[in-house]
Amino acid sequence: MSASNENEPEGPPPSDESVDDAIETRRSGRRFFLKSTTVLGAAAIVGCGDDASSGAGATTTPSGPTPAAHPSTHIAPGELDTYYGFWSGGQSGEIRILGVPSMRELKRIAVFNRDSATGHGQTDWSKQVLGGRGAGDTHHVHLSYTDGTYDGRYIFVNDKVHGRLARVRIDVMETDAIVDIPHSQGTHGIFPQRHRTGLVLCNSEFRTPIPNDGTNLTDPSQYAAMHTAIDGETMEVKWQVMVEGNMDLCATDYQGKYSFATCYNSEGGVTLEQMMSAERDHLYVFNLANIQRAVDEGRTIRVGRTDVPVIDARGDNSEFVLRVPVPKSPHGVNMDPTGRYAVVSGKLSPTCSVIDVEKLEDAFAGRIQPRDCVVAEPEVGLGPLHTAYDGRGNAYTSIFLDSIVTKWNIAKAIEAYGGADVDPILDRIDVHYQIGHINASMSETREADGKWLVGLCKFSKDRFLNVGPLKPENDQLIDISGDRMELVHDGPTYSEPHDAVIVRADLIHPTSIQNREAARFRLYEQWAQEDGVDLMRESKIIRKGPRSVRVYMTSRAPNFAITEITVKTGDEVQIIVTNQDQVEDLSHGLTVSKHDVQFIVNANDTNSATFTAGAPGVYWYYCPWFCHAMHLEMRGRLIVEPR
Ligand code: CUK
Ligand code: CUA
Repeated sequence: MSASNENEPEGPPPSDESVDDAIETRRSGRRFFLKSTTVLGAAAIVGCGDDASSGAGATTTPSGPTPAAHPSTHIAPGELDTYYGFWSGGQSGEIRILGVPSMRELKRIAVFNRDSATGHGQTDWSKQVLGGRGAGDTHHVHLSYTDGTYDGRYIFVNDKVHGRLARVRIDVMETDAIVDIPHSQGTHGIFPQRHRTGLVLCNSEFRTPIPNDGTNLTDPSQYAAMHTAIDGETMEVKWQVMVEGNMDLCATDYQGKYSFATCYNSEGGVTLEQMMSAERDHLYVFNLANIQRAVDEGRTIRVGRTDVPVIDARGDNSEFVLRVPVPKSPHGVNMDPTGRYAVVSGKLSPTCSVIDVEKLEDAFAGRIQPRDCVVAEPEVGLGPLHTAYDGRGNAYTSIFLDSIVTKWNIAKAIEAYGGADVDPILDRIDVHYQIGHINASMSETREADGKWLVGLCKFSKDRFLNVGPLKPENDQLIDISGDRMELVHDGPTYSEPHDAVIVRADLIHPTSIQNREAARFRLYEQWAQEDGVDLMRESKIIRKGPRSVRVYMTSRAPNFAITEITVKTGDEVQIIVTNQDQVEDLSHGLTVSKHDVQFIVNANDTNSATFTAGAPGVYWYYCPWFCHAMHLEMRGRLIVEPR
């Protein structure tokens, strides 16, 4: 927290206006649904925009400076942000790093996508881990933990398209491992354990036949979904728990005892109407110790062709899964920084449900009903999705249909649920528009510090210059350091950041040149050993067979060690490039003209790609990264002879 003290906002002068008055001001001129019990159907979701004139930030902040002049977000040229923001890249399949509070995009990390700049998806190693697949849909980015806060080691992220979990090494900010999750479609919510780098829990959003091998094609009542545990260190699938309902978002506690999944389709429906029909759905609570004991004792089944132990926990509550009834089609589940309360957002109910984690043991033992674990259910607005925290006992819930953020107090919500005449709602602010995820600085840790909140709005409409039918999303930055929320920045982003976490800068320590510790270096070393080549120093063209050639080539600005490579048409050519430069920020790379080959080789790095030599002719290969005054001259000829 000390890291960001110098950035303490000066803040607006205290307003005479009471919070209640301010809320009234914000209500005027726009639809206000809070006390409505109407539950909007799906049709309303499509047409729920507010008119722009009532939505501008300035009209909702009766006092305080204009957003542009707000002192706390300004990072002068040459100064550094105080937080890293790790953003999912949605359908781009990537992760993005932003600086907070400036909201400047600093980097993109290719994960499930093919990236022309780095060659991810096209280099030998990345092709191996991606298995030829280039579509990805990342929703949830979470960092590894030790003792309830970020330990700076790994980033985990889901892929909904193929049902995968990826890990990025923070030391070099590159994808390190990708795991296919068996028996899972639409892998959506993921969350690592928070007491140490232990399990990463992953939810299947879609129910499918299990095994999905064509034996059941027509009977949805037999569909099921998997809650999957992956070891965050080895990236091995440890076990799966099979449940009857689908699972949406995921969370873990701070002790390592439980994981959580929201289930919005307790109906087991396959159409929208069926999925929305029940008034209550569930929060699934998984008892990790009981699951591990059953796995150790072999009380598991095997499904399909995998060796992964599976626990069949479909049907009733058991030692493995507790189903806490919550209204209605719940979406987000977020653990508060004290570790005591899990807040579940209703989506089709105007409420959040607060679950007291300390009551779960009694509920698992059957001493109380699962529903008795709910200790508050404040009305927060229409379409609550996700909740963040400030470390001062307050929660901030994103409200999709109302396009607002609602700030509420957890203790007051519990008192009100117990019958006390208190209003837990402290503040509301308009956001623009249709907010999805929300997160606050360090909100998912014990060190939530209540400085910044980002709201990831699905629609930007009129907030930016029109760029055609696909408009940017709007990631809005809100100052939550005072009693009142202040909107301070509109951040356009490319599709479609579902979630982001904001991490104190002093917890993240990447290297400046490649440290060669990632898994892929074992591959290059193995090849070099086979061929008796010193990877860091030697350059060599080796004919491996009648139709295959391997090239080891070093680079040092502004030269490749080899400027002529002669092969025959149809040869399979592998080029392994090692960058000898040890200079910070000095990347080279390799592009082979007309051969769909382009990849980066950072300082002290090695990278490689394999391609088939084309028609006879001369093809220039070159360094694609501007590395030196003579960068354009950093090239050589691939000479393809007739066979
Ligand atoms: S989900 Cu997108 S707004 Cu994939 Cu976390 Cu809630
Ligand atoms: Cu090396 Cu450009």
